Amino acid sequence: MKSTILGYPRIGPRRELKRAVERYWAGGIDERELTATAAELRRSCWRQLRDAGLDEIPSGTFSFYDHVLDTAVLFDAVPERYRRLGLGRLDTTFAMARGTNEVAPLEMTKWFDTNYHYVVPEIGPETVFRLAGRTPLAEVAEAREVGVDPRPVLLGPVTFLLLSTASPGAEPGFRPLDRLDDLVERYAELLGELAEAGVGWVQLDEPALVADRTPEELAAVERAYRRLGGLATRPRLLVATYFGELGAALPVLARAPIEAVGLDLVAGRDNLRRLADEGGLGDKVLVAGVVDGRNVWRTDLRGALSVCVSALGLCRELVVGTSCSLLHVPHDLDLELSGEPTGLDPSLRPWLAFARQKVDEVVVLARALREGPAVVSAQLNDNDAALRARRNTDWARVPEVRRRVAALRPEDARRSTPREERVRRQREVLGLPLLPTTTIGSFPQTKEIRAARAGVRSGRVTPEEYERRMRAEIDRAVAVQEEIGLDVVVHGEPERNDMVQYFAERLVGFASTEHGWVQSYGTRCVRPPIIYGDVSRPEPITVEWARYARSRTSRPVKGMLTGPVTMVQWSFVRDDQPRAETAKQVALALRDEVADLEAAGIGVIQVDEPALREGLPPRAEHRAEYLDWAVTAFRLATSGVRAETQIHTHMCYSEFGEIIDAIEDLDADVTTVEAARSGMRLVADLGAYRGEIGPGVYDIHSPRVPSVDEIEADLRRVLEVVDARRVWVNPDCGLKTRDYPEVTAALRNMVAAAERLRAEITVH
Ligand code: THG
Ligand code: ZN
Repeated sequence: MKSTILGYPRIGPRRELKRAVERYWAGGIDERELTATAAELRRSCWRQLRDAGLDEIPSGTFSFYDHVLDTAVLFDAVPERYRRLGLGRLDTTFAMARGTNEVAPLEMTKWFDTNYHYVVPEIGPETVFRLAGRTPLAEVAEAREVGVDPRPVLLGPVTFLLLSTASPGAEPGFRPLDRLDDLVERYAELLGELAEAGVGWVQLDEPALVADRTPEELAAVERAYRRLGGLATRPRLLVATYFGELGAALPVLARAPIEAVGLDLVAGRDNLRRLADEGGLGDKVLVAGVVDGRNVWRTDLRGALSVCVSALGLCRELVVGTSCSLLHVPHDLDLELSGEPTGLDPSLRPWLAFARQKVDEVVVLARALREGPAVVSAQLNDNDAALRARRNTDWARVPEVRRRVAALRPEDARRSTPREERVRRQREVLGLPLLPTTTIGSFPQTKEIRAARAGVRSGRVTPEEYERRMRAEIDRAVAVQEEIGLDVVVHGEPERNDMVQYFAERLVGFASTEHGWVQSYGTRCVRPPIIYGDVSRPEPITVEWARYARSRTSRPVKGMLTGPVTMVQWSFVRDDQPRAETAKQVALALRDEVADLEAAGIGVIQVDEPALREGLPPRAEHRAEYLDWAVTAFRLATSGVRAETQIHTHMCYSEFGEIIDAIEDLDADVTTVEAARSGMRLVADLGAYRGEIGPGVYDIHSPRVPSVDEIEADLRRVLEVVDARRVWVNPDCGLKTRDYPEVTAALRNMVAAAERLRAEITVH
């Protein structure tokens, strides 16, 4: 009985990779220096895992940007427009991820129900799969230099193709999965080379198997693994699944000619029961994912042990593992020094485990299984004590909050005036033109803003001085918007580091970390807060900033809040009560903030829910329950206002159609959504939508400034399906990652496009 993990964070404990890659992009270091930094990070990771006593150590979990993108590049699935740039391998990869002046980037979307984004490969009938590099082999050699004989991890061929999109030229009806057989031959070739290099095990990740799959897709899984399993020379194969329960794919994997299956026993609690019903894994190894790779709580070691023990009879051998890659949790709890004022509350430390600590947990569990619990009794007892203390603590419980939630009535989640009536009254008080223009909320986070924030944290900048500088930033953002002619103005959010973290730092029940970074996309990271207790709002959070912005312009100012679903989804949530309960508590705190903004004269209030779609469970059978609590939480937060107060919401993703009913159900007056990066594909779904809608007309993820013509063309497509009186004009998302010259140019073009169209539209 051994220990393993499915993957490890790759950004470096102090975000070394982020810094190196960004320096490379800025021309500060060359490719040699960048690859040297990356190699050193990989080596130190392997040494750490080795020294922790981890039995089976993965390789290939590193990436400069994204592992799905790397898989595409590895198999040469590089669309011609990037190939034509004539760049080297690394720069081609970055061009696909970020675009260049000549070409737009590939789409990016959420990795299952996580806050990690992957780059969506484009696959067509024309794609020629070819083993275009030997990165997996090179990393094996590298790991061996530090005394680790690793298990290379590859994204499995079925998941890779299911996550890909059809290339623009493909005929209708073509699906990337149609190319499975060709791709599998290249995997076969790679497995052959790995075997020749003496690699004993390879891990193929197939998380797509935890979603609902058609019989045809299951047949594809069967075919792929029959082919790979049937190879004469190959390493042993572990097919790792995670993020939920394997449905009909479970028997398919159980009978496939592979040597091991990884099951998520945290998000997929039912997996073991199903496995028992199916008669077990026979002579296969089970990698039992009992240590949660998605959350930061210390594992209940005795509970996990008993899960493992109950699984022993269902397989030939059991390996203790994490539920998924540790990519989704921060590196190391030990970096949270108790002395840092802004860091983690020390009383929470004994309850927590980050990636490094989770490695220790799988090691202890494997030892307990192998040699008996007595050999690790010290660790088990320490674990018992920590869990007991967490259960019995009273400072995480707030009776008033519980009483308030218990007293909620259905009408608390309902606006008192129907939408049509609200539209009329809002039109009257706001006086907006047709096709009103606005932005999503954040303006560029300039060097000066970052310096001021760092300064106030370290004490070099006084709070008064900080406030003065933030006001100056608001002045700047408001002036730019007035000058460009945007109709609904925002304050620009200079005072916010991150839309979730900012509120978390000001709400009771949330804890923040100093170094708890998790990769979000490419070099961009977030520090998810930790919800450890009942949530409440000790005092107004955003009201003074909004009031200040309002004093600087005669145009309507939009107040900006992060919605309850997103606060929950982008935090590490408590595991001792349902998410729905936590979301209600957050919603009530935000409801008070909404009321205070309204009282301060802010007539437009945006409550962002970019994570609404992402939280959708992979299996259809769990979706209604999720959407029910998610929609209720949003409505609780927003339905306390007068009819004249216009509620906006914003979400960033492209599969709008999938949850259009839930979005309608939010009953927001205006919804702005991401659209440009997916080629305005959502336009097809808009016809059915009843509220006012602002499909983002320019892609803020790329530095490219869209032309007036481009924006106009996108808007025309929207106007073909939506009545002009319901259309808003806005970018895709917040502008915080861009700089002022880009933003100014792009917004100017956006307003010009809106003006052109206004001039020709007559509304009856
Ligand atoms: N906040 C959180 N999660 C998110 C987003 C967010 N998930 C989805 C989407 N937005 C991801 N986008 C980003 C965009 C920018 C950054 C992170 C995620 C970003 N991060 C800074 C960095 O990595 O340099 C650090 C920010 C900080 O100092 O706190 O720019 O907006 N939670
Ligand atoms: Zn967005």
